[in-house]
Amino acid sequence: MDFGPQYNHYNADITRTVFIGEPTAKHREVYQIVLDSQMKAIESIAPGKKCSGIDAVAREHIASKGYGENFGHGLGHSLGIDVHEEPRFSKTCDTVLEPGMVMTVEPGIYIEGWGGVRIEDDVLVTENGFEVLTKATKDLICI
Ligand SMILES: [Mn+2]
Repeated sequence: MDFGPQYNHYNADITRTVFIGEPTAKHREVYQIVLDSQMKAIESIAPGKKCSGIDAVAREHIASKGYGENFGHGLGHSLGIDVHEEPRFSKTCDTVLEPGMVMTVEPGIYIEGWGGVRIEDDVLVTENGFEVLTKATKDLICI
């Protein structure tokens, strides 16, 4: 589920993956890989870093687990008045992060005929690093 509120014309953006029924070992494995890649990327956010470098942190983790071909989009995007703004966390974005930027971090793994997992949080670039603005749980949700 990918959604978000608006407040005073500014947007937030969140994705959570929900499992229906009992998740299999593979569901849990893929979920953990996506979550680990997201946390590694978030923890690498700081002023002075290139956007492409943050994308690479998540992408390299997913690739190291054998799912590189299953992560077919950029890691994230800036947001504000529009939900999707520049700069992007992508392979080709050379923009350097500055304090005050708000970026999404949303790695995913999608497997044809099986399903997909994406986890998205909004992250503020601060003077010394980052602050995660999204407070919703990232524990595995089963209904
Ligand atoms: Mn998004």
